[in-house]
Amino acid sequence: MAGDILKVKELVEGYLGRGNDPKDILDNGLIAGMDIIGGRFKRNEVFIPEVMIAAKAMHSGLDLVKPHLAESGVKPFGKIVVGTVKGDLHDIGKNIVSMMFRGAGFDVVDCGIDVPSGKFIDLVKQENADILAMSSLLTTSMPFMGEVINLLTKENLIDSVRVMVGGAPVTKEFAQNIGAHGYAEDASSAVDRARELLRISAKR
Ligand code: B1M
Repeated sequence: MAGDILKVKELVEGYLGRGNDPKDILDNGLIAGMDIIGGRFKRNEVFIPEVMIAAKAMHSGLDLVKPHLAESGVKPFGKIVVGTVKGDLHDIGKNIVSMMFRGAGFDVVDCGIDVPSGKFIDLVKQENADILAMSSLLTTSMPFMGEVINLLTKENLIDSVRVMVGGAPVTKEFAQNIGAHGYAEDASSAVDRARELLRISAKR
């Protein structure tokens, strides 16, 4: 929570060395800390830099735990394909959302910015994604979110993937109008929404 990368590494290495359960380190150490930061961010008690620094520290621990999780057969909560829609080059918010998803234990495929609608569909299929998370910062790029949902419907994929949308100009009403399954106004709520969409709690 203090963003101390070296301390996180030292602690995680220590716990792993003493034979602690990697899932316990993840759930009760790394994710629990990130959840607290998410709550503080939502209440405006900390801001984007603190969230990014905490996420970096969290990732330094996650990198050490990951191989042990794979060995012990622990699966990620779900796979999320994330990207900023066509015509839109804004990625600061999308990157924070991606980091929070990763911090919450999701497997994230970040396909970047200015993503053509068809590419989202290809990735959803290719990655067998549980959630598609689209970001838009421009009123002119928002309609592409609807276009992607129409394409998913056409390809009969709309019932096998949950779609969530966000970004400064996006509203809950807009999300409902285009047929998205979820909307979140900030990165921390995006994690809550993703968990709701997959019906899992922070503790699984
Ligand atoms: Co641009 N820009 N910009 N810009 N830019 C805005 C968005 C704008 C509001 C500024 C303004 O006019 N006041 C305006 C849009 C107006 C509109 O659409 N009505 C605008 C414009 C017009 C433009 C250009 C057209 C300017 C020009 O060239 N004439 C151009 C467009 C380029 C393009 O995309 N094709 C442009 C370019 C740029 C830069 C490249 C210079 C730069 C982007 C750099 C980058 O992202 N790598 C930039 C920036 C930085 C901004 C502002 C200043 C800041 C955006 C930002 O990063 N905010 C922005 C004005 C503003 O918002 N004050 C502006 C911080 C970020 C953490 O917040 O992205 O909202 P945000 O993400 C939040 C939430 O929205 C949410 O969680 C995040 C964290 O809490 N969230 C999600 C985001 N995605 C989510 C997805 C989810 C859930 C939640 O689920 C899937």
